[in-house]
Amino acid sequence: MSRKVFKRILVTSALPYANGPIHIGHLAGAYLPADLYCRYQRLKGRDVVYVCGSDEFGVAIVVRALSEETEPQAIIDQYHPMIRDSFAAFGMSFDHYGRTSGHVHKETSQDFFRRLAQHHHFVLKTDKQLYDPQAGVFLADRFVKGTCPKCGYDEAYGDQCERCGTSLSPAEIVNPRSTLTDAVPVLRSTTHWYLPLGEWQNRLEEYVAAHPEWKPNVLGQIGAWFSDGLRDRAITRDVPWGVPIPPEVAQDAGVSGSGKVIYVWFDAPIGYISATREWAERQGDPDRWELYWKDQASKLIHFIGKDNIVFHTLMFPAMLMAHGAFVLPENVPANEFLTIEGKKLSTSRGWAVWLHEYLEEFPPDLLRYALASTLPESKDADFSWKEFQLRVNSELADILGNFVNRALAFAASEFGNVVPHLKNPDVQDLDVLRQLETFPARIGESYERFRFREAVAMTMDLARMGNKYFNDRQPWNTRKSNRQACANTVYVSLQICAALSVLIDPVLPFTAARLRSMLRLEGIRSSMPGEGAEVSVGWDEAGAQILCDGVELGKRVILFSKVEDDRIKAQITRLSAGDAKPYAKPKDRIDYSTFAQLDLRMGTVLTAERVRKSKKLVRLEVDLGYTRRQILAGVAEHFAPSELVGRRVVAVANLAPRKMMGLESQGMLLMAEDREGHLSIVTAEGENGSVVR
Ligand code: B3M
Ligand code: ZN
Repeated sequence: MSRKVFKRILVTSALPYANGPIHIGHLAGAYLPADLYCRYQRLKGRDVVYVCGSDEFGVAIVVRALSEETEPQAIIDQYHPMIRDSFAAFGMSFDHYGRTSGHVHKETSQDFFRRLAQHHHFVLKTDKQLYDPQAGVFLADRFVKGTCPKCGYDEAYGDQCERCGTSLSPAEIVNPRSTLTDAVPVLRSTTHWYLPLGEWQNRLEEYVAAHPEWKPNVLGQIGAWFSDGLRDRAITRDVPWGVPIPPEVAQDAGVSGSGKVIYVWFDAPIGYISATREWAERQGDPDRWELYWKDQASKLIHFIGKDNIVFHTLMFPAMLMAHGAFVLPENVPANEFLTIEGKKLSTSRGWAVWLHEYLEEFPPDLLRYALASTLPESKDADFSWKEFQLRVNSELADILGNFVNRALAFAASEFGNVVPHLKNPDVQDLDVLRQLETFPARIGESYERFRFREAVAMTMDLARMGNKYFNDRQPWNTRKSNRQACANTVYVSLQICAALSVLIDPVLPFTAARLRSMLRLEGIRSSMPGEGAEVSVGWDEAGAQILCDGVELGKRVILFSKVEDDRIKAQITRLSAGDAKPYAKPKDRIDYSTFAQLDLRMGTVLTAERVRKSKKLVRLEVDLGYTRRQILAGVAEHFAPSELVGRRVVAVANLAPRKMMGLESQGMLLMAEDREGHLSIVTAEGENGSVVR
């Protein structure tokens, strides 16, 4: 396949919702791979702009605000800086990290919407939608919960089932409830703008067909969408949080625009454009963004997780086609999901490793390396703390760190900490130097093809080669017997270290910088934004003996210290501590008179026996002071009958009698049920028959 030549590359990572901190699932999906790619491309000397930002609209933010009893603005003001700072500490090399609540984004997304409206790319439809009569709002997206029509999961959201991944619309949810009030929604009519994706299907199919190089997991999902047939997508919402639709567009359509906002999945990808505009402004060259978005020699790459594929490969390209002025994504290398210790990551259950917490414990490079080595590139992959430890100790420390340390230690002890001269190298020296030359291109090929695990493994192979060479040459013997051979070994080893200091830079940028300063290797192109594309030594030159002989080396430091067992145990404990089931949902409010209708009484269990043929039921006789009751309690799986006899209990005394297994139950005992489903008996002091209230 012929490769098109591009002059510049625009890279994006999915804009994270500013409704919570970043975890390693995010990193493995859309962030670390993009950063590896951008740093590699910058080292190649290419013109790269890498943008991202916080996604600050949408129902997800409002739901979070409601659960914290605050306003959406407070949520995004809390999480945006937190996300931005933890990304920076992790070494994410964005050229610009923006936020969609800013004025540039409002203008950019409204302009985009206006243009599509003016060119009649939308259709308007009035239909009945779910409405929460208690809260007085339409229930878009995550405002609705209920049963998934595909898999039966009963906590599916109005926009997606998180169990089977199906994307849904609120009307498809079985037994819908409002996430705002738990009310049963009613239908009300409302008018919305739709993007008729079906009209773009042919062009989208052509576009995708021109990209057989896309990852199979991405093409697979797209194929399924095509064969289902693309449908109209509503791109406005009646929710109180979002970019308002341009008022004149609403007016022209004869629709009261008040309260209608642009759907978050319409404005968020435009956020990539807004971020590029903000970047250009900051460069003092406000029109420069257009080069990256409008010139056909610009390559646009979106890094995302697999749940965002449809939006980036179909919806956004259709929007761009309709707009007309922009380049289309050249590739969308979506990753699959990361599991943790073999279990699905779940933020609500606390089964997650949070970036800001990780960074309190360990340096960023260790996680960058461990994650890069297990990225879910073609299928789901697992992160485990034991494997993290193993990667750090037996790869970073034992292979890379050890090799660098040996080479530098020998240079210090034998050659006055100066790079020795190479003279009369023998076949093995020459062979290793020749192989060294091939590494940049070989590793680079893997980066170009978005095969980051492979790229990182090949980089580590260079350190392995260095170790083997060093062992074979036995400089500890030649230092006496053949000083020049010893010098040659150290020279070659130091050149490998120098090459490594460039080639590990995408994955281990902090370590690479330390290694370069140990080698006093200056004048190397940076992998950070805006730092010296004009510098002549970069990725391609890394294998060409870039360290000058005769120069003095810097101070030697240990690159990696081993991670001990107790620190790993502490992480596993921390993870499990977070792994609690959610608390039962709060119930609707009642007034006192409703509560006062309950007749709760103290009592004592007189007798208890299991009900025959029933798994759950125990038959109790309870003394309530003024009367005796037969009560059937569903507690056989929790208590042996003998444990119950003599217990002081609280009974609901005025519950209508019920028949179960042919026996009448004349009341009910109060029990507390914890999140794991364990029961304990509710009890109190006071004589039998005392009123509990
Ligand atoms: N915020 C969804 C997500 O985090 C969304 C991505 C927007 S990318 C334009 O899954
Ligand atoms: Zn489902």
